[in-house]
Amino acid sequence: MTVLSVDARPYPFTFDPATTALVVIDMQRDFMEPGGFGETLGNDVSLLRSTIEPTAATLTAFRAAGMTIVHTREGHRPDLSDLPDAKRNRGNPTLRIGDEGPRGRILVVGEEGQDIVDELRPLPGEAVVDKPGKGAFYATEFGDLLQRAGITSLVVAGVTTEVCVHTTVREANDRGYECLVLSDCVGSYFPEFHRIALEMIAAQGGIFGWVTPSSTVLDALA
Ligand code: C5J
Repeated sequence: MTVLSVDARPYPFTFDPATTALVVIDMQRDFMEPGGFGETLGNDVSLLRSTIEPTAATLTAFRAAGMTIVHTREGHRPDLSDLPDAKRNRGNPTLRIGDEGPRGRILVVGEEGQDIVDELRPLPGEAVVDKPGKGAFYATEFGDLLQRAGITSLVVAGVTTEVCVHTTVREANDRGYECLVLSDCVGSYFPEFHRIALEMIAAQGGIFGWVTPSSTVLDALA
């Protein structure tokens, strides 16, 4: 396949499918469904549901094009040795990370709640990176995995826009990756944060990357 170009903010985004990965960030029950980490922090998790359908369609298109796909999951080891006190104690949640919730221990790797929602379940062979931080590069194999696959551009979906999506895009930008964020495939518990977070990515000539709806990428890959 040749190099493709899609309409985006602040200007068209050009990518070679052979060196571009779809990164689906933290589409986990703990953030998207009742009884998980997101809800224990007082959030309305239903606000994230609109991201599922366009992300599923984007996964289908990337799979059909034979492109690299990486899923991430925020989570901690069962012994919580990778969970700083500062993170466990932050805020006033009804349940803390590591506590037993209705879908298993909150944000602990291997628990039902920490896994990806059924609609976006990874296929065998797709990489799944567990990350203890908000960014996908910190204390994970994500960077090595991208390098080994020869990836230079990232198309980004996931939750939440202003937390793990933003942190990962900033980390990726600093490492030289070109990042395109799909505006309808990312979501937040705070609509105003979502809007502003997308503005921040594309502002100043694309200070962290590009933003476009998923339809532009799906049209280009069709
Ligand atoms: C948060 C995330 N919001 N995946 N995690 O704590 O954005």
